[in-house]
Amino acid sequence: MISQKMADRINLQINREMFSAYLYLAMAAKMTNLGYTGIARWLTVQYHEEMFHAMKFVRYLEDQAAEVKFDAIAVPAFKENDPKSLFQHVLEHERWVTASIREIMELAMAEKDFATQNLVQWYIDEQVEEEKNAMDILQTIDLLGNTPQGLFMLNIELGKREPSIPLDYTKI
Ligand code: OFO
Repeated sequence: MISQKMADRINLQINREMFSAYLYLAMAAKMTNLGYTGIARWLTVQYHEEMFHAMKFVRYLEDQAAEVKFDAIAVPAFKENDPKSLFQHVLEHERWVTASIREIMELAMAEKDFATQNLVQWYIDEQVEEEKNAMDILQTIDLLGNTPQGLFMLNIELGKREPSIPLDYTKI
């Protein structure tokens, strides 16, 4: 059993994870429009990763007999029109998500809610990877060169990404 305050905070995080999914799907559509279908594939895989993050929290609330509440998902507004500035936005977004996950851990620690601490530790580790992925891509852009040729190579490389999570959410 978890507190109502914790259930509310996790429901907020579910919304934020689904917003992340929505944002990356919108970014994927933009990259497809610009001809970067490999980058779009990377972002679409990331969309699935975010939905996995959301559904893992959903299952946890269900397991704790807490109510799952879905709120409206904000419009995924972004202005970036090129891969480098887009991935800078991705990195900033992931840093914001990391801060949000840390808030849940702080609440779980304050409430001596050990089960939620255990769950959220998974997300803490995951956020290290999420930030690293974005930083690695930005570094690769700098190494290859932020030029049509460099971005062509990046597009091929990112197009190789495969999902590392189950796409069947009933198996979470
Ligand atoms: Fe759910 O980690 Fe990215 O946003």
